[in-house]
Amino acid sequence: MDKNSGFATKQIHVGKIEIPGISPLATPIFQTSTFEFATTAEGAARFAGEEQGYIYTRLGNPNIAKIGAKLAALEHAEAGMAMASGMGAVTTVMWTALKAGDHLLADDTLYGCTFSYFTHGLTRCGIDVTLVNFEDLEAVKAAIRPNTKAFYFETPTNPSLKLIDIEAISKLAHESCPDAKVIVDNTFSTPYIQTPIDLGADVVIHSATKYLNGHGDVIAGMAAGSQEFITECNMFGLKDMTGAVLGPFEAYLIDRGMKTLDIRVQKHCDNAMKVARFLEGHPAVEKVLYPGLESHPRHELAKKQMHNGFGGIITFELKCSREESAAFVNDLKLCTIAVSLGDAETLIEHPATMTHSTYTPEALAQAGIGESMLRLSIGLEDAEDIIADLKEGLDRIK
Ligand code: LCS
Repeated sequence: MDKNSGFATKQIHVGKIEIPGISPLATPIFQTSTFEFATTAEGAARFAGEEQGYIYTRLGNPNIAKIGAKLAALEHAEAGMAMASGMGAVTTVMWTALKAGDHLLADDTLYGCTFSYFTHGLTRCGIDVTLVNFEDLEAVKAAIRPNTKAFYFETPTNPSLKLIDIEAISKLAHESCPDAKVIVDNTFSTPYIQTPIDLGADVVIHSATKYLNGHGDVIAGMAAGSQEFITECNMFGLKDMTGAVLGPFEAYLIDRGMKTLDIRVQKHCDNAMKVARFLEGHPAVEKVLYPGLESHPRHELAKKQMHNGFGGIITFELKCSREESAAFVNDLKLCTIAVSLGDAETLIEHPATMTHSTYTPEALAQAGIGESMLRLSIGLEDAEDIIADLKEGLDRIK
């Protein structure tokens, strides 16, 4: 595979496993917990790291290695790996990057379970955690401590679609704390839209449950970064701390999903742009947040660090009571009430009581996640049908 190949070629071909004498086009599923050694000496040499080869699926498996290599190629990283869930990726990376006595500086708007892991999990183990608004560089600067070892953020953020300047935060972090890691959760954008490592970040995390798989049938996580750090995540964070190993079958499904990442994400973006413009023009809609709209507070930053489009997620608020808003959601026919995102189906949810119900009322207020906020994950249906479904409900609101 040519290193200079384009995105589409890489998403299909990187990591191909050659099996002499059989040559299957699709990679077979290596549904095995362990691998045979020819001799005790071979087993010992593999454990000692003196010989390449598989040992046991928690330590490595061809299907899992293949998607790790693929993500690394797409994210412009040296190495990549997969875990059993997005939370498995977050915990594996953080247990590797941090130890008791260290300080984590994170944005105040995070996926609900990342928020609870940071504020209830890491803090129980002697790691100090500060959440500030990463849009405000001065606030980030003021919160840095001598023991700050990691900077963590999503962009766009779940669910409020706040945009963080990856280049500016990475520069500030590396100048202030040379040995700290800048970790970006790139779930919402995927490498088709945004490559944080090119902008100075050290590590990229994904809930591969979302766009990387894209078909709503797998829970998985992934990470990419330097060879040294990813090896540490594999041999310490994953092997010893979380054990959050992805199954070979799930890895096979992610591999299959990633082959169409660019065309799927492009359609999500195109549909979302049309739906966002429709929502913005409807009199029953109070506010729409979508990075592709000129009205988004950081639309200029979106144009600078996002490419090919602005993602498939839209948040919006209605000009009505909470009861009327709930009735609007309940009556939708095509849009399905469900959490998760990045699937072929358009999904709608209420962050304050669903994905972000782990937040305290104060933390919700700080993150700007209002009672009336609704989140849409725009699917791959015809945009006109999604709009017609939303319009029917919106037209009923007085
Ligand atoms: N990071 C982000 C940005 C997420 O949105 C999620 C899940 C995770 C990490 C965790 O990934 P998981 O373990 O679920 O694979 N976000 C969800 C959401 O917004 N609705 O349902 C799950």
